[in-house]
Amino acid sequence: MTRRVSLTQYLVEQQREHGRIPGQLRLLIEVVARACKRIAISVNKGALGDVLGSANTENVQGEVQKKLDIIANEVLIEANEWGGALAAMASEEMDSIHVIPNRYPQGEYLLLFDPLDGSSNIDVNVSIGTIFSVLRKVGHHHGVSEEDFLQSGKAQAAAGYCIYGPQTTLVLTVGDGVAMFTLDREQGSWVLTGENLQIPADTKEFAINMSNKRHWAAPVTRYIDECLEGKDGPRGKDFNMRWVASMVADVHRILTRGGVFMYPWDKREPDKPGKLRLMYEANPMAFIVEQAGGAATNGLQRIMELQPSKLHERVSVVLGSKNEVERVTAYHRDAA
Ligand code: AHM
Ligand code: MG
Repeated sequence: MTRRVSLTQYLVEQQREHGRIPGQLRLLIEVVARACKRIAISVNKGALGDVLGSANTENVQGEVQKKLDIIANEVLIEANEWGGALAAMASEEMDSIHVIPNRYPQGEYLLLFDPLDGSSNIDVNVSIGTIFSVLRKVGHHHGVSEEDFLQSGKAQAAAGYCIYGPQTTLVLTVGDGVAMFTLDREQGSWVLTGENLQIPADTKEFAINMSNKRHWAAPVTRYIDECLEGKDGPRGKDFNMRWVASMVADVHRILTRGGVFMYPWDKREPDKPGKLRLMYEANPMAFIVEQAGGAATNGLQRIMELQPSKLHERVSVVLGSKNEVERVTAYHRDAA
């Protein structure tokens, strides 16, 4: 019989063998994973659970919230408040940080999340996900503020995402490679289904929202035009295109078979560095992708080296197969 390894067992063994996962961090990851199971149940119920459609509210970035955005956010807050591992949480769906209430013990970690990524896909029954990032509260000062969260992606102690698709899958890194767990619904448990995931360095697949082409900067247009020229162009090979419009799903495909994902700066909102959020989307995905041998930049710099100046900061994103990311980045550097 093949050995069935649960998330708990995986984490305990990692802790024993590599000493990488302190007890508090293990507890925190397990609680996040449990919350994702609850979110998966709501996602699956769909119309039967009255979870589809808009909540008719706006988040801090001025985006209309879906009912599931709010449900997922509440599930994550409620699940993570009492465990004792956290000092505070921050979410794409909340204006400011959520400090652990006094009635619970405070821990040394900070949790950041995009509770429901790919919101535009909720109502159309396409894969969506939850993305999370874990930081350590640095220093021994009393209390916790937004400042404590403003650490570069390099400081992440763990990052992961859960994808609610045909299968519910959790992908996790604690800085020692990337592991994947599939939810066994009958048993209600996460089962290890992939270890040391590796993104091939080369690819023939790109992911970008082509409808924004007329708004792109020159290096992005140059790269995509070359891909589109296929065998007859400078790349000498045909490329395929995929765009799910759920970052979790696009990144999951890249982890599985390679590819390059881009959400670049564009002229629609020239003052914003990009659409995606550094702390809830780009940093955790960059950590996972790098741990799987891929690369992640904002076109010029490694995403994980960017120093955030505010919680809801946005960023331009190029990530995935290493050689392609390096090429896109080189085109940006040439242009600069
Ligand atoms: P969300 O967190 O509000 O769902 O927004 C992020 C999503 C990403 O998952 C995805 O890559 C992108 O927005 C899609 O944007 P667009 O609809 O502009 O193609
Ligand atoms: Mg998102």
